Amino acid sequence: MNPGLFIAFEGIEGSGKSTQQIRLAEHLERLGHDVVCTREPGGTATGDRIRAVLLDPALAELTPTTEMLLFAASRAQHVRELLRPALARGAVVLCDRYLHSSLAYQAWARRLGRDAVLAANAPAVDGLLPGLVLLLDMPVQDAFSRAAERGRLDRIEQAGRAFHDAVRAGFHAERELDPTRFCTIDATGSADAVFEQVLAAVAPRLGLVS
Ligand code: T5A
Repeated sequence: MNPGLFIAFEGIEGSGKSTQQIRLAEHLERLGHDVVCTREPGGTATGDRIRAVLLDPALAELTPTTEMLLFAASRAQHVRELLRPALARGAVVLCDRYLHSSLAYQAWARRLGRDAVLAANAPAVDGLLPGLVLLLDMPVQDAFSRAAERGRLDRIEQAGRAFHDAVRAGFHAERELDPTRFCTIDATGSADAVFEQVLAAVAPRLGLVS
């Protein structure tokens, strides 16, 4: 059996990750691939409960360390219950955020540091890293105007412009540290233009001809 392919979509809020994840899933399913679409935090019943706590704007007192550990707890369940079994049967797993979100948001923007975040996540990921990270990159202001059209902001979206600039810089720093795993997608264009880049990045890994 072929080993599966694990692709993570990363980027700031409103950069179009979910939109591109759905497009890619539909495309690959049409080509006959077994595709699993999932997200973090969440992806399991347990993870969805943790997600509700993490995004609840009423819980303003949540400390950065609590936040980091809750993201890791959701991930621990996700890896064991969904990601590893799907990859073991040869599926293409498309995950909206994974470990590099914890690095960008908690290590860099919350300033907990990479060592702390990697240590908290080591038992969660248990060695499972994406084969490909698609970093949907765009200026924070442009992404915010897209997200703002949806109305109410969750707890992390409310963190403000400087925080989200730090998140974007955090993703850039992570890309510098692991350039072969990352592929940067210019997320400023139309959904069609962005998808062309996504497909070009994924095609060689799945042996697709364009
Ligand atoms: N988090 C997560 C951490 O802090 N640490 C972690 O370890 C993890 C895993 C998750 C929050 O948790 C944080 C990060 C987040 O703050 P979420 O609701 O899952 O919360 O947040 P996002 O993943 O950011 O989801 P969003 O829906 O906000 O952003 P997307 O998925 O990037 O954007 P998408 O596709 O929903 O598009 C947003 C809007 O823009 C439009 C869409 O139609 C939609 O209205 N759009 C475009 N418009 C114009 N041109 C394009 N190319 C467009 N593409 C999409």
